[in-house]
Amino acid sequence: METLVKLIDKKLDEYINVNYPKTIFEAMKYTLSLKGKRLRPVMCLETVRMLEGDINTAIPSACAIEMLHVQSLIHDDLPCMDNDDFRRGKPSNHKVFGEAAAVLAGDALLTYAPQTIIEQSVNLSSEQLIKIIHEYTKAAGVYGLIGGQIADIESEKHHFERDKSDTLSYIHIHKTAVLFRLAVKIGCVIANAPDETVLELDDFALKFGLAFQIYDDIMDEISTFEEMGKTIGKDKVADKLTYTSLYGLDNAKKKCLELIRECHDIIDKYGSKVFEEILGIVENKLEARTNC
Ligand code: GRG
Repeated sequence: METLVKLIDKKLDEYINVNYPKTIFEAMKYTLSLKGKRLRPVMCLETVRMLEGDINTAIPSACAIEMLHVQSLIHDDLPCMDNDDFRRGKPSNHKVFGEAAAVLAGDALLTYAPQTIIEQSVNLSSEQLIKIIHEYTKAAGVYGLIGGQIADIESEKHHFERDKSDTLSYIHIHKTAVLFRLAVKIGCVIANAPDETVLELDDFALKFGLAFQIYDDIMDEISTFEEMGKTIGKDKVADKLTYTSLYGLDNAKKKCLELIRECHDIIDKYGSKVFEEILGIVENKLEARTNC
């Protein structure tokens, strides 16, 4: 995993050169270059490798997924959204560059990501490129991140169009699982995976995404700033609809580990050390924190 993370860091730095007007490029690069886990781009590259595709072909798409993820973090931290002063252990984008530049940096990443896929990809057919861009726009747009985020924001205001449990599933699928699914789906497109593999790996990515958001909800209650790199305990203060607020901490832990077990059941036959390591990150941190 470390090798893939280093490759992604290097390529992300290469793809965005500071140009005129400097502020916007610096704001884009700021949050992007802070230490994140790079789970989504790693999952994209590992899907391609596991399916015997060429990972070099997937690097621009993997980096684009991280750009989209970072865009969502920058906008999520804004005062009009989750209002968080810290991200990845450092001041949030708007704290450093101001709100207007942070909004624009997010917009710039959102649009530069597909531009990067189109300009930097080699050895992909037009059909593959169209499929990748289609998946990207679905994940970013109203049927993905934007839909998930507005449902999340409305839940804080106790505005529910559906019952709480359906709303929570909708939020987790659209706000979080969506980018893990995008990573694996694009990997499948690049590796020309057969339909049954695409379905199986999509199910894996969905389950992992749900487990990851439950893990994030749990950590917001019991973790530390040092571990998560952001303000802890905000969900409770904002009276947010989370897995722990709806079902309690013990049930959340149980559900998270159950989903991770189901992920193992799907992925173990592929013999991927990287996916094992990713599942282990959630499992081990959860066990370590909840057993002390
Ligand atoms: C796409 C236009 C457009 C808007 C985005 C703001 C927004 C709409 C969505 C918010 C999505 C969001 C922030 C979901 C939280 C998902 C989550 C658990 C993030 C933390 O991921 P990690 O732990 O972070 O992988 P690092 O920093 O390690 O990459």
